[in-house]
Amino acid sequence: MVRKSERDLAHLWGRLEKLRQGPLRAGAFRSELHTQRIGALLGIALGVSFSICFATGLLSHLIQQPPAWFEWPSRPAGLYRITQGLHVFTGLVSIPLLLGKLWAVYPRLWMWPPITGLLHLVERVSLVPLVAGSLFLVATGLFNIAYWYPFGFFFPTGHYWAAWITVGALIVHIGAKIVLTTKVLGRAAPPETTAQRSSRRAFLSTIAATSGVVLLTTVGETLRPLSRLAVLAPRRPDFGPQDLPVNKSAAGARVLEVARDPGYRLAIEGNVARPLQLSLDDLRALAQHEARLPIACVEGWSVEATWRGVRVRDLLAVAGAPDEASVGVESLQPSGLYRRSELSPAHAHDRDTLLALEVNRMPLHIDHGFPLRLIGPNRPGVMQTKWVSKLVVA
Ligand code: HEM
Ligand SMILES: Nc1nc2c(c(=O)[nH]1)N[C@H]1C(S)=C(S)[C@@H](COP(=O)(O)O)O[C@H]1N2
Ligand SMILES: [Mo]
Repeated sequence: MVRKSERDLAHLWGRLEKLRQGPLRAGAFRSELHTQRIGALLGIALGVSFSICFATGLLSHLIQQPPAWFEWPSRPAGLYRITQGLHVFTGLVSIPLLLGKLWAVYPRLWMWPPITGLLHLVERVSLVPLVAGSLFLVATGLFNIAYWYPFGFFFPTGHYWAAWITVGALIVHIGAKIVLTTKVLGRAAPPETTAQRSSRRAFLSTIAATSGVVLLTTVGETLRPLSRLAVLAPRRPDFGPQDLPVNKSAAGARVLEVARDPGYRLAIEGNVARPLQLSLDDLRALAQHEARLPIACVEGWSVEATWRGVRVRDLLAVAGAPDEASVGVESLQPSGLYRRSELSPAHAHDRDTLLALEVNRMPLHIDHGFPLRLIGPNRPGVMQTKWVSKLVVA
C-alpha cells in the first residue's frame, strides 16, 4: 500500500519534471561545501550548544517562576552565575554555527523530488518551526542582552515558548537524521582534491574562529580578567558606580525622592507575631553581617562584590516569623515587573541573605538600591530587589 503510493508519487514528480527550473535544476548549487559531512558536523555542534542553552534557559525560567515541585537551593552561591553565563554564551556561539549550518544545507530545500512519502513530508514540514524558531531565539536573545526591544511582546514569554517549539522540532529533526549522521561520519571521508580540502578547512575554521571571537569579546562581562576584551558586551563588570554596573537606575525606577526621604521605614508584616517599622538607624543598630556575593544578571553579566547589612533571618526572628516562612520583598519602586521578588524558605534563612546597607565598604549608591537592597546567594539579578521598603512574610 505504502509502496504503491510512493510509486505513484514518484510517477507524479516524473511528470512534473518541467517544473525543475532555477534552484530546482540538478547541479544548481556548485559549491563543494554543501556536503552531508559538513552538514552533519555542524549539526552535532549545534545540537550540543542548543541542548545546553535549552537546559540552562529552562532552569532560569523555573527559578524565576517556580512550580510547586521545584526548589532552587541557596547554595552553591555562584551556581546561577555559571548556568546563566552558559546560557548566554552557548546562545551567542550558536549564531555563527547556525548561519554556517543553514548555508551548508540550504540547497536541500530545493531537492528533487521535494516529497517522497509521508514521513519525509513530516520531516520537511518540521524544518519550518526548527529554522524559524532557531533564528527567532538567537535574534530575541541577542536583542535582549543588547537592551533593544523592537518587538511588541514581553521578551521572556516569547523566547520561552519559541524554545519549546524549536526543541520539539529539533527532536523530530534529530530522529530523522541520526542514522544518516552516524553513517556519514562513521565512514572514511571521501577523497578530496587539494582545492576542496582547503576550502572545507577555510569554511569550518571561519565558523570556529567567529564563534571564538564572539566568546572572547563577551565572556569578559562575567570573567573579570577578560573584562577588557569584552568590547561586544553591553555591560562591563568594572564600569559603574562603586565598581558595579547598574541595570535599572534610581531615576529610571522613579525612586529618587522616596529613596532619600528621611521618613524612610522598612516594614515587616504579614504572618508575624510582631509587625515592625524600622528606620535606617534602627537597621544600623542591629547585628551587621558581611558576605562576598555576585550579582548575576539574567543577561549573562555578573560581578562579585562585598556586601554588608542585616541578615533577613535575624529580622524574621525579631518579628516572630514561623521557621518555614517565605518572604515577599517589595521595593519603593511604584511599578514595574522587578519591584518585588520572593525568598523561598531556604533563601530567606541562608546566613548570607542580607538586606544590604553597604557595598564594597561604602554606603549603597542610590543606583545600587540605597537605602536598602536585597542580596542573597545563588539568585538571578532580577531577584536582588533594590530600594527595599517592605518584607511580607507568608
Ligand atoms: C543568542 C542566543 C541567546 C541569548 C543571548 C539568550 C538570552 C536569554 C536571556 C537573557 C534570558 C533571560 C530572560 C529573562 O528572564 O529576562 C533567556 C531565557 C531563556 N532562554 Fe535564551 N538566549 C539565547 C538563545 C536561546 C536558545 C537557542 C534557547 C533554546 C534552545 C533558549 C531558551 C531559553 C529559555 C527556555 C529561557 C527561559 C525563558 C523564561 O524565563 O521564561 N535561548 N535567554
Ligand atoms: N526594584 C528593583 N530592583 C531591581 C531591579 C529593578 O528593575 N527594580 N533590577 C534587577 C536587575 S535585572 C539586576 S541585574 C540587579 C542589578 O543590580 P545593580 O544595578 O545594583 O547592579 O538589580 C535588580 N534589582
Ligand atoms: Mo538583571
